[in-house]
Amino acid sequence: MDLFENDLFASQDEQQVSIADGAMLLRHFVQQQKNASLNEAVLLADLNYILENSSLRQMITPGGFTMSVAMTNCGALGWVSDRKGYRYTTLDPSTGLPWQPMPASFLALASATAAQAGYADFVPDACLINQYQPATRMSLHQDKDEQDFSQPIVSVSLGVPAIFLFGGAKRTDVTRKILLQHGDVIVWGGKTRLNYHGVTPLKADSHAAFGACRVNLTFRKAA
Ligand SMILES: O=C(O)CCC(=O)C(=O)O
Ligand SMILES: [Mn+2]
Repeated sequence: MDLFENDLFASQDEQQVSIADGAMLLRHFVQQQKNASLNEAVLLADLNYILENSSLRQMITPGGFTMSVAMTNCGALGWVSDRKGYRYTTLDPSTGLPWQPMPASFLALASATAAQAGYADFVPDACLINQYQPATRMSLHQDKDEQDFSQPIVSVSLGVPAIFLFGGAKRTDVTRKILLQHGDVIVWGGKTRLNYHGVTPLKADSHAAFGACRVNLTFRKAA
């Protein structure tokens, strides 16, 4: 895998990898969950229900660009972007109705992974669902629309693998390339809570349950 030859993590087989002080990669975490209320099949069924009952849409940035990633949300709050800016809303702007409730399996996954990474009692109120088609990317950014930066971010990767870029506190800081595969979870917080991060253009690939797509679940405590 020469693409990842400069990546500290690519050649390692560890399930749990410390990326930085405060940031951790939990490989294949989803597949390892075998509880009745939290396992891969339940999680994917819950995700399907949300996607069937809300619409993925490409949001507009405040600068007027159309984001390439298609998004929706579940939970009490949903992240949205439009010409007015980035913010959290209680209602889905496309329907005027509340976002779908956060499924118990999602909450359990977010809390368990945060705890494993050292963040006890994480209870997210927002889950952003990002759908990447081939060639879709997310440019470097900070997650800073939340009120309490002592709460971490839990980011779950499903479907086609992607390369995640994890940088530092400044946009110009060096970024690490981290291969994220189906079932992997990255948790970051503490000193890294406002680190820049992004996703490189999704390569053509196929996954049994997700086809050519990658789906990312980003859990945050927004309020
Ligand atoms: O898709 C990912 O892995 C990252 C998503 C992300 O950073 C975001 O939605 O803010
Ligand atoms: Mn982000």
